[in-house]
Amino acid sequence: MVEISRTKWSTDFSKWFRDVISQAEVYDYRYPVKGVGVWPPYGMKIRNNVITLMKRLLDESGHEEVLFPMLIPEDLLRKEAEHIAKFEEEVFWVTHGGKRPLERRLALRPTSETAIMAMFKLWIKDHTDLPLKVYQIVNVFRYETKATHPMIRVREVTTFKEAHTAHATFEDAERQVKEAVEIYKRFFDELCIPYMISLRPEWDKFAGAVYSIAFDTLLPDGRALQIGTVHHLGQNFAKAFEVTYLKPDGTHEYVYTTSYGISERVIAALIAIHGDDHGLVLPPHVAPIQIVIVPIPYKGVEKEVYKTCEEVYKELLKHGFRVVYDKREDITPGEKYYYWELKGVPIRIEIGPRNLKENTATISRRDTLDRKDIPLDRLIYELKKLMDDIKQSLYDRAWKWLRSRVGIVEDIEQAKDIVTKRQGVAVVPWCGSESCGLEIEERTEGRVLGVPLDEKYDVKGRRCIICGREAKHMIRVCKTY
Ligand code: A5A
Ligand code: ZN
Repeated sequence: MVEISRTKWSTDFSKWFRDVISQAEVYDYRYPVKGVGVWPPYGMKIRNNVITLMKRLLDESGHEEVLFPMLIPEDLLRKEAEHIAKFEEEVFWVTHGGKRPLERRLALRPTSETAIMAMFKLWIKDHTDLPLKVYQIVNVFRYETKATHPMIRVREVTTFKEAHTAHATFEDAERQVKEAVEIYKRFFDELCIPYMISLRPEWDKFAGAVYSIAFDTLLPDGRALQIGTVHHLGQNFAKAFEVTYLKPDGTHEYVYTTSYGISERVIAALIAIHGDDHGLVLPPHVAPIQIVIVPIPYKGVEKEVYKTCEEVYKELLKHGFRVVYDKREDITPGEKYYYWELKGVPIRIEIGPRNLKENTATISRRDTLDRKDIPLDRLIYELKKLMDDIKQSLYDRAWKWLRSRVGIVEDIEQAKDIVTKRQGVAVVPWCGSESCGLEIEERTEGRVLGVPLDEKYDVKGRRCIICGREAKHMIRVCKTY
């Protein structure tokens, strides 16, 4: 039996997160390389369910899966000047083959725009080849210089979903950006992860992008976590890689590209946002185990209890539930509850002597820990309904929490107070100038997330929180990971 230290979710989030991912066997960060980690079986199953969801959304919207090499030759990586300028400090280099120095250094991909463009150049000839929409789910390497954090800021990102698209016009690429934003909204909605969508400021956009749109969520410690980004890359990469297409009028033009990505940060957010003092709380549709059956075998009726549990177990399997029948005899039912609560199993079924008499099962839900008795002949119906209820209430609770932590502030000291005390996100009026934007970051000791794209704030009559000129936008600022 694992010894569980019940760290408080609400008061010591950072420790809670580390404790819970190791004790629930989601992610093991003891591997002897800084910033990398291991997915043990249980975590791998959560990861696979999240990936399956992502793949479905991409496949349904006409993206095709590909697989590109992890090695990128130095000259390719250097082709787009801004791109390499920002990634230079973060690249892992392969310099030797055995003992022999390589003629061309090879980068471990920090992202794949350059590798993809080298091949798009060969694949795209004609306007009928466009739009081209591909994605891959791979590992990428970034020598992160900020403090690393399990799953949240890693040096080997193991679950990097990157989509890359090429288009005939700027507008069509922009339409793709909007489609990507819609896909991510559905993805996060499915995972019950609340988000803010912001246009990243010029000084914080992706290296080589015309503009970047980011999804941020807020973790329990009041810091924002970027969980997905969508970039309009204009013709920047197309020009650097000479990717052109033949237009119907016989002339050639550079393509317009986009890229958008997410990573295991999403799984970190899933765990962080829904968890509680007892451990993980998983939404039923991504939980590796949706239901656990725990027998309560009293002396004299053990056989009957086991028999009923076995029948219920078979029935649930038949209906497609992911279910475990915990028959272990060396630990008590109470210890089992504790164990499966830590693992975040959404529903527990107990069957004991009283249930046998009444022809019921006792059901408890992980999210609220509420229990009730259900007649056995209604069990399947009730379980299906309960799974939907759990999902909905996780969704509602998470959004309510996020909304309660975002608010308009028009005084810089007050904004600083909110940011530094990690109370949440301050939404402040801004004139639109970069210098005022940077000063907002400096004076609040936070990071600007950008201009809200999902929320309409009225700026009329408001003045820039720094210079006092007329405000053009509201802008979000807070502490970030
Ligand atoms: N090619 C584009 C899509 C790209 O690389 N964009 S990105 O740099 O913004 O990364 C995409 C997403 O990956 C980010 O929004 C973030 O959620 C995640 N990510 C980036 N670096 C990470 C790291 N070191 N550890 C974990 N996740 C990371
Ligand atoms: Zn200003």
